[in-house]
Amino acid sequence: MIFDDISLALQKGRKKDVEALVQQAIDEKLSVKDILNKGLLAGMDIVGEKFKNNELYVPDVLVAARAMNAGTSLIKPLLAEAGVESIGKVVIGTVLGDLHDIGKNLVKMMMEGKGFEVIDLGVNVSAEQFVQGAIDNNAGIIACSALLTTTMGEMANVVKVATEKGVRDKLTIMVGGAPVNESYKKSIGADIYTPDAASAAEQAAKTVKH
Ligand code: B1M
Repeated sequence: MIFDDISLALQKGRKKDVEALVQQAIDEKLSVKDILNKGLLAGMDIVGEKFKNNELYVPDVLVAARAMNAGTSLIKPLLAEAGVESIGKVVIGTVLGDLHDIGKNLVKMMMEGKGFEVIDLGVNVSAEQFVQGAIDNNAGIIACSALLTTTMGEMANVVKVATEKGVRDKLTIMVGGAPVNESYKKSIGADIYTPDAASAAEQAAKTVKH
């Protein structure tokens, strides 16, 4: 099955193979959701488990991540609805001290798929940069991703800086990433927590629908 082949190639960090297989799956008109969930994300789950059990090391994970990003960028145009006008602007990034960007890239992709214009500030983004980015781009939503328990605290600073700059009530602050949950969101006074990229995009879209 091609999804297993994608998963396996990703686990081995074979970027070119992942690209070729994802392209083949696209050409065969297989569901983009399945390519993502059953191929790419399934592979990354196994990588995560092996990384946790010290069966894989940082460089292995890094090449797997590169292969994942190569695969996801191929399906990106299919997730985005062609010709859809922007329904709003989102400033997105991974918080200060955190370099994990795969989940963040997925959220970005899904939001673009819903018709948002997404300004990607990248990784290692400070609270100041998030808020200033939203002000400079006239964005209504800040979306923060964190994968480390040691970095998620920066999300509280985003809320704090937005309040200090007097723009808190103009912004929807969204948070997510593996260590984040609903009660953490509440504790820092952010607006929306979602466990995955698809629901992040759905919730974001709800904020602009009247
Ligand atoms: Co890192 N890493 N990592 N890592 N890494 C984790 C996160 C970890 C859980 C591994 C483990 O121990 N099992 C662990 C964190 C432990 C903790 O804090 N609780 C960890 C660690 C410890 C580290 C280092 C400290 C390791 C070291 O150096 N000793 C180091 C830190 C570097 C840094 O950031 N400063 C590090 C480094 C790396 C790599 C660079 C090698 C690489 C990242 C490459 C890259 O991103 N370009 C990497 C990877 C790949 C992982 C794992 C294996 C996979 C993460 C991933 O991309 N998952 C991860 C283990 C795991 O998760 N199984 C691990 C796939 C991705 C789609 O999921 O990002 O969770 P995720 O996104 C999900 C949801 O969380 C959600 O949507 C996505 C699904 O739809 N989501 C949002 C994410 N953001 C959202 C925002 C939203 C809403 C939903 O709204 C705004």
